[in-house]
Order: sequence, then structure tokens, then C-alpha cells
Amino acid sequence: MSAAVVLMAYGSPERLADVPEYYADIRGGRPIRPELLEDLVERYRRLGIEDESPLNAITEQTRAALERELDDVQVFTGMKHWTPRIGDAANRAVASGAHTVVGLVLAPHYSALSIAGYREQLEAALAARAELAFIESWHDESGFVELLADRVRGSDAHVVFTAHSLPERILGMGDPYKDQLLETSRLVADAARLDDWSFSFQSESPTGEPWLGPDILDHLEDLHGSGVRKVLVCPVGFVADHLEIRWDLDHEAAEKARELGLQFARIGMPNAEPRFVEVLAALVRRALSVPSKA
Ligand code: FEC
Repeated sequence: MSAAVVLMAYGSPERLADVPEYYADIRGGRPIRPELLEDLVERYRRLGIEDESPLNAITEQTRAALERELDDVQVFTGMKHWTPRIGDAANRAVASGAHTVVGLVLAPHYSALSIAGYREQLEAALAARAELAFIESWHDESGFVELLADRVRGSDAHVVFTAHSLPERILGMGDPYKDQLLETSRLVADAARLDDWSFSFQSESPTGEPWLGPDILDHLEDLHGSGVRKVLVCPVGFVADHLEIRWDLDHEAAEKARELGLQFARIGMPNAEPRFVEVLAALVRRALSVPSKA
């Protein structure tokens, strides 16, 4: 039976002029304060995104590498907040003759406020035209854990695992997001035999409600206050070099560390490297051996 993969990512504006439409998509029609839009445009400008996005290019490299690794299964990219849309990818997968579609998100941890949105878009677009094998989370996938462990093993720095924050209300919803993040962090720390590590959130948005903390910027201050002088950041909640890595960590958190006199570094992201693509391929193969109904 033929199968295809819809490989999903958050998406990024292709050029600077796209930022307002992209931000509007993220806000889902809710109003955007002009100063927040200006600030976002400025962040993208400073990352060098004028006419093309190096960030979307990474997703395409990952897609192509996964397709090569899987050999006889086509892989289509679908973005949550930009083009190509998840719906377009679903249509292309069905048009390719696939009877089973594997839905794989390039984010390892499940939340009703993140992964569920990808699933809804994919299910709606497939409209039962193909069987869906959706991978809900892969936060404890051994190849992923080992890949990260290899990047922090032997470090003499205090390792800070990070992930995107979400509104605090998810805790009252029984959402597994935070537990899964802590589990990945613990698994990586155990595999790398780390004693000196902690977890913090990053990239909180000013939406007017409380978000999960501690935020990395406050956390760096606390670490400094408790005597830490060297930090290595391992962003377990992300897999690619995008805005949240290159701005929130490489710019904002690095600057905070400089102010505090902390040595600061972060691990290299998996992006499209062969070892990471093998992890993705293993997830797809497993999903195809036990397809679930949409
Ligand atoms: O590189 C890029 O261009 C895109 C980087 C990017 C990634 C990403 C991942 C996640 N987000 C998650 C949750 C939220 C929630 C809101 C929110 C807002 C933004 C904004 C930008 C943005 N996010 Fe994001 N996110 C990325 C980029 N995110 C830009 C809007 C400006 C700002 O607030 O800074 C709040 C929405 C609202 O206003 O209501 C919630 C989660 C992830 C990790 C999982 C995933 O990748 O899907 C969770 C990458």
C-alpha cells in the first residue's frame, strides 16, 4: 500500500514584506499592537531576512534528506503558519496516490496548544481521503536523546535545557507538554551523565496572560546568583536554527549572559544532519508499521 509523509514545521516568513501577514496568521485574527509588529520585523531584519529565508531553506533540506533516506516514500512539507501550507501538503500527498499519510511535526513535545493544531489542519485537509498515522510526540526517542547527549557530554558548564514557553493555563488542562520536556531533559542528562543541569522556558509572547517559567533571562540571573559562571544551552524543544534560536538565545540570552559575566554557549541544532534525519526516518517507519485511523 502506498504511503507519503507530511513533514510539518512552524514556518517562517519568506521575505521581510511577509512578516505582517505571517504574524496575523500566528495571532489567528486577534489584533496586533503596532509596536510588536515593528519589533518582529526588526528581529527578522537583523537576522538578514530581506528577500529570502534561510530558515525555511533548512526545512526543505530536511524534507529532501528524509525522502532520500526513506527511499520509496514521498515527503511533502506543510507549514503551520506559512506556505507551503499543511493543507497543500496533504493534497499533494493524496494526489501522489498515497493511501496512508504519516503526519510528523518537527517539534518533539505534545501540547494541545501546539501539536494538536498541526493535527487539526492535517485531518481537515485529508478529509478521510487517506488513512492518517499521526506521530503525537517523540520526546523520548532514543536516537534523538543520544544525539543531544553527545552534544552536552563532558561539558564543564552548567547545562540549561530550554523549550518554547506556553500559557500557564495548559497546566490546568492536564497537558503533557511540561512533563515531556522535563523527561527529555532528564533522559539526555542521564545519558550524558550530567550532574549539573536545569531547565527553563524561553520565547514567551506578550499576550497578556501568564506563561510558564522560569524564563531563560531570569534563570540566567538566578544561576549567576547561585555561583554558576559557565552555561551551555541545549534547546530540547526545537530542532532547527530559526528565530527562537538565533534571536532569543544567540542574541537576547547571550547578551544577558554577557551583562552578568557568564560564559555562554549553545549546542548546534540538528537541522538536516544525517544522524537526525535517521531519527525522523525511524519514526516514520514505525508509524507505518502500525497505522492509526484519523
Ligand atoms: O523562525 C521563524 O521564523 C519562526 C520561529 C518560531 C518557532 C516557534 C515555535 C513555537 N511557537 C510556539 C508557541 C507560540 C505561541 C505564540 C507564539 C508566537 C510566535 C510569534 C513568532 C513565533 N511564535 Fe511561536 N514560534 C516561532 C515564532 N508561538 C514570530 C509572534 C511574535 C512573538 O510573540 O514573538 C503566541 C501566539 C499568540 O499571540 O496568541 C503560543 C510553540 C513552539 C514550538 C513548537 C513548534 O515548533 O510548533 C509551542 C519555531
